[in-house]
Amino acid sequence: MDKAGEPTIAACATASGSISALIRISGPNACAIATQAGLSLGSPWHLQTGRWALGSGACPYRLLLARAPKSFTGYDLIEITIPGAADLIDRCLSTLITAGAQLAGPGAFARQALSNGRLTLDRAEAILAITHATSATAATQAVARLRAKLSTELSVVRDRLLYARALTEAGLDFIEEDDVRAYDPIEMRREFTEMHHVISRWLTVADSDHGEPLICLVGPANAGKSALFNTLTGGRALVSHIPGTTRDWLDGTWMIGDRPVRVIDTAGWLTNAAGLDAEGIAAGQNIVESAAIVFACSAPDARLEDIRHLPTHTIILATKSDLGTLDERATLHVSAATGHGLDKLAEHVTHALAAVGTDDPRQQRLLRAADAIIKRLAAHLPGDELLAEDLRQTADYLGDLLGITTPDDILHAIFGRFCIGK
Ligand SMILES: Nc1nc2c(ncn2[C@@H]2O[C@H](COP(=O)(O)OP(=O)(O)OP(=O)(O)O)[C@@H](O)[C@H]2O)c(=O)[nH]1
Ligand SMILES: [Mg+2]
Repeated sequence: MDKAGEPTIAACATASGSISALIRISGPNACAIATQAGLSLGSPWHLQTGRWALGSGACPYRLLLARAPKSFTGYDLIEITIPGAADLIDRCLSTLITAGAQLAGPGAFARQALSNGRLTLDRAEAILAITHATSATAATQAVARLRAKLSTELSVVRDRLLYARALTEAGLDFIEEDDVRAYDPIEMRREFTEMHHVISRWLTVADSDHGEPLICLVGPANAGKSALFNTLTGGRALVSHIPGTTRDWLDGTWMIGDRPVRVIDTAGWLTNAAGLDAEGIAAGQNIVESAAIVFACSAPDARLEDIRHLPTHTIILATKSDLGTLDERATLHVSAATGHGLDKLAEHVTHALAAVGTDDPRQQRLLRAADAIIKRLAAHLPGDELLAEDLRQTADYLGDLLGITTPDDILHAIFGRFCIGK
């Protein structure tokens, strides 16, 4: 990954006053500059020790070299640990600068990682949230955010949008022939519906601190959904051993600490449902799509069978855990009767809902803008020229969110909040 012309940067990554200091060098010429400055590199990934001749003295150091493209920044990256004396650090840095390195500004290493595809913008923002976290809860949420799959899922959507745009533009070349289209409009609308579900789910999560995130309980009749709903929300849903007790969905608020979460209880799935029962079940299915988390309940006496139609953000919950013989596919076990597992359930939801930075209107704005277009396209496809423009616009919103097409000034503002050396 040699990007000729890109600067090689250097900075001290540790706070002043530390016993030891970490100096980082990264860029296409990192190795040449370090050698020129008098360091001995040795083999990549092997800790190297030595003495660095600086003027009349020599400074002991430990050095680690990570080779491009597998380093954090995607360039050759050298990390040198030296004693933490301020004069010594200045001396080392100025030696590196004389040898051709540029002093790195705040977030410059993370920014290299972004431009080399080693870091996505949402992950960079999550790192930032961790370093700026003011409480343990904020830090935990930021870590969850870092682990989340937002960038993976949205990158896939963006690729599909770009492909759809290419197909649409291919059709424009045949503009004289009205009925020539390089894609199947029905298939394309179906794809947009799927993309809308992915985007709107992340939007629900992103909105979670502002609006109340939605959690949906689904599963076979008699799986204990309503009993669990009542326990969580203090609600008064009817509970009985007769399958099909809940005929329509109902919602309530579950307070997890001081955070309200909206829980929806849905009609249990009945085999051979007809009439109102079938309508109730269908209403539940629609809500599932917009929920941030779906809990599919499976009880020892009302086992969840087919899970293929459930969305990817579904978690299998073994309900009525006090009855024994739990579903082995379940992630969590709970009993509304005894209260078993409710703490773990609350913990799980807190983590899952922290997946997107809720303090970040930028992500919400971009997701909302992308979602508005996709939703419209799923309902109705305009002519090819407008369609191509809509697709370009939506892919841009997602690219902006992921850091692929983010304008420079916004990147500057985000990375400017990082510390020097990060
Ligand atoms: N032992 C035990 N029984 C439970 C528990 N939760 C619910 N039940 C019983 O299981 C039966 C069904 O409970 P519901 O909560 O009505 O089940 P549901 O999934 O809402 O059923 P539908 O509304 O028909 O879809 C009732 O007799 C409940 O008392 C539990 O945690 N432990
Ligand atoms: Mg019920």
